[in-house]
Amino acid sequence: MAQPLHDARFVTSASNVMQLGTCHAEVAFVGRSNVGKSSLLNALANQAQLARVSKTPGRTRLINVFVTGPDRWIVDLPGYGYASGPKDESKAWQTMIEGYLLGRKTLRMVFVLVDAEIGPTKLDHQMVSWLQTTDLSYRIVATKADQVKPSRQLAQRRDIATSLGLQAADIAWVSSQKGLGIQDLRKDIASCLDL
Ligand SMILES: Nc1nc2c(ncn2[C@@H]2O[C@H](COP(=O)(O)OP(=O)(O)O)[C@@H](O)[C@H]2O)c(=O)[nH]1
Ligand SMILES: [Mg+2]
Repeated sequence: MAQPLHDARFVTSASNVMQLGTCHAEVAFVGRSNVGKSSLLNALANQAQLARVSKTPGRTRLINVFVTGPDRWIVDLPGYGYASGPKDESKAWQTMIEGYLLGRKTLRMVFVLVDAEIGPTKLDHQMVSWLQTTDLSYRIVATKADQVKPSRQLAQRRDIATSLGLQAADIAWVSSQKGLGIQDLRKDIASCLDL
């Protein structure tokens, strides 16, 4: 059988949760802009250009929906932490993200991407703290793991986990560039989606 997620394709972009239709089950990706979200989607789907659309100006601030398998969605949420972003914009972002995260009964898991070398930023901590106030399930994914020196990988993974109140094994440790951890994460997502 073909690998799960390899059939993923872009469906639509939306600026508001109300614009989205229904699906059987979905998972969402959230994280700081530039954390490697698009690259991770491409690696999971084994398609070089899948998430290219989200780089198109205008679409970076939208909810991007990809479909995989029968009526399963992977939802790419706009990145946070544009340092120069005006206040109104971050407020609008917050409304959009919270509207989506709290408005989808079919949402099975929120994957929070954190840069493996930089570790969780203040905004990452805020996102996790907010998720803890909801009923949502979430999982931390440390990206760009190839940027961490091999000799520091174990300690860095443990430190990131600890700072978020987790064990090292609780967080996914991936490199889209090197393919590290991609197959395990793909399986994890497939299982969240009953694929
Ligand atoms: N070294 C390394 N760089 C990566 C990796 N994934 C993404 N990047 C780089 O990080 C930058 C941002 O990636 P992108 O996927 O566009 O991030 P997004 O803004 O979160 O969608 C790009 O220059 C990528 O080439 C990775 O696994 N390893
Ligand atoms: Mg992107």
